[in-house]
Amino acid sequence: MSCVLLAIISFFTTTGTEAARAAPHILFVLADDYGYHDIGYHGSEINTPTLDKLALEGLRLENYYVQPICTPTRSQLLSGRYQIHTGLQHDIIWPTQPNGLPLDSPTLADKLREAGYSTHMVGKWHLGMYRKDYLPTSRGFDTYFGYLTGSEDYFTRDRCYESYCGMDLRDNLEPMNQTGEYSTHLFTQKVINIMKNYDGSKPLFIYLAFQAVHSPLQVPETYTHPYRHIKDQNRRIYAGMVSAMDEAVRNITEAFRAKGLWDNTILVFSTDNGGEILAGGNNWPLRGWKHSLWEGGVHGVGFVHSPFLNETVKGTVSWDLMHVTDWFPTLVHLAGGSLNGTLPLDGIDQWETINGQRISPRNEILHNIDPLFERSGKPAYNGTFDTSVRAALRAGDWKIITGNPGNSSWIPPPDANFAFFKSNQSVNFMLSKTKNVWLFNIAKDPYEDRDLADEYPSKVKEMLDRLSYYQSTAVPCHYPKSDPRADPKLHGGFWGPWE
Ligand SMILES: *[C@@H]1O[C@H](CO)[C@@H](O)[C@H](O)[C@H]1NC(C)=O
Ligand SMILES: *[C@@H]1O[C@H](CO)[C@@H](O)[C@H](O)[C@H]1NC(C)=O
Ligand SMILES: *[C@@H]1O[C@H](CO)[C@@H](O)[C@H](O)[C@H]1NC(C)=O
Ligand SMILES: *[C@@H]1O[C@H](CO)[C@@H](O)[C@H](O)[C@H]1NC(C)=O
Ligand SMILES: *[C@@H]1O[C@H](CO)[C@@H](O)[C@H](O)[C@H]1NC(C)=O
Ligand SMILES: *[C@@H]1O[C@H](CO)[C@@H](O)[C@H](O)[C@H]1NC(C)=O
Ligand SMILES: CC(=O)N[C@H]1CO[C@H](CO)[C@@H](O)[C@@H]1O
Repeated sequence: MSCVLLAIISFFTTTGTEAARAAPHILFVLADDYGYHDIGYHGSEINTPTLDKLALEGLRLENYYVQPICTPTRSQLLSGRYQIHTGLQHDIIWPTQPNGLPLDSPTLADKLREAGYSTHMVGKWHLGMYRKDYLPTSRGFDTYFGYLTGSEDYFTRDRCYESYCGMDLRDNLEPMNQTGEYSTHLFTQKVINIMKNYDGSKPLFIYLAFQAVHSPLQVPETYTHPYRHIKDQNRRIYAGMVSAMDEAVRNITEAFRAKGLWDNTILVFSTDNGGEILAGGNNWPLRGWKHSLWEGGVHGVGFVHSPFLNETVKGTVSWDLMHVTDWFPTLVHLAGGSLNGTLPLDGIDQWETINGQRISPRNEILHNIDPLFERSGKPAYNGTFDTSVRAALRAGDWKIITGNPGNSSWIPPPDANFAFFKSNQSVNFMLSKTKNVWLFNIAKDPYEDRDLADEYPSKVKEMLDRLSYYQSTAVPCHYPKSDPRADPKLHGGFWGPWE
């Protein structure tokens, strides 16, 4: 009896406290191809004073995972669902592909709008555009300013793909022929304008998906000047791009403060995947990089900052296992919204974990199962998951990788004084074609230096069985052929909907 009573009282207390605080503003900043090593607090030679300060005042997520490439991470962020459940298992959405994040389930923006938020997106979409109903303004965003594909020019907005070239910039549905300004500045100004025009009637959700720091390697020269000692040209320009992004975040947080919104804002900062070594990024000391299933591809930079975080959490590091799908239920919860109408989520509400009230309930992450990736070797075991298929799974401290995991080297930042601890791996980008199962204890060996697959065959078998289970829940992979009707020439010189 008294137990029941206590439970009821504590229920009302919690609800009361949360209701007392107006729904927080949510600022989600996603960097593109931002490497694990490339933030100051991971020992980088690149200066990121703003990001460092925010992270050191907030909560650094050091056991936080994203997907190895662009569309997959964005699709999981906005749907809360693994790629095996959206049909986007393979690769990205290329500009000419009639593909998109399926319309069968609401996006994070849909749910926040439903919870009473004013929702805005600025920057890179990359979740499909062949029909108007796949565009951000049809997926829960009240306003959108940005580009729909990827890899365009930072100043001219030109994007060439296959034999097609076009511009890619839009204000809501309107194509914008606006060139000259560096996209990091342009997008920052757009976010600041949203703030300036904000009338205070609803809480704000802003999803800022920077073009930075993805290739092409471009930045105004003032930003590379502090890095003129870096001899490697790609790294030098990349460092400048990171600095511009850091300054952008400073300007945006200042605008939030000026408007008096900061004290009730939660900022989430995340990369979309590991750094691209070939384009200046770096993930040292992690193994592998963008595209790969090694930690360098998926172990992401991420932190949360908010004045209303629990005081016991501020300035600390979380080693709780978290995944990019978790933001969906976490932020909907924080917004006081509901998850009704969603298909089963793979994300877990992590608000109490972030706020220091419990340890992460997440024990597993399906990094991916890609049925279309080129097979590698022969199945290593019968009657379980086919190890020639590219896949990876984390379960507790353990991680299994099968198939072709992608580039496998440890690459220290150019010009930096780090000794290789795997000198020979550094020249062997790809592994042999016959081996196709690796097992690591990530807690003890975050660098994936010691493959335990031969030592623990029963653990391997157990994890392969688990992959088989996940595979049994997968929807067919959707990776359509290029459609010539996408040609920007047919659409006024712009990439955009063609159906
Ligand atoms: C940040 O604001 C300063 C001062 O207004 C401006 O000079 C700079 O270009 C801005 N940077 C970005 C990235 O928007
Ligand atoms: C979820 O619930 C809200 C509030 O009751 C309602 O407005 C909305 O239509 C529902 N959404 C879905 C997708 O069922
Ligand atoms: C803050 O965190 C502490 C320690 O984890 C916890 O005991 C407390 O309940 C939290 N306070 C609030 C208001 O959530
Ligand atoms: C799997 O079964 C096939 C057919 O029975 C057999 O030839 C092969 O050696 C088995 N492979 C393994 C790894 O046990
Ligand atoms: C792996 O590295 C090689 C050599 O640098 C590069 O050509 C290739 O594109 C990389 N592959 C992937 C999947 O990143
Ligand atoms: C954009 O404007 C420039 C200058 O007016 C023009 O040359 C170019 O063709 C325009 N591009 C598109 C795609 O409309
Ligand atoms: C074990 C092994 O292959 N070691 C080689 C690694 O690379 C260095 C430098 O090329 C060689 O000297 C080692 O023999």
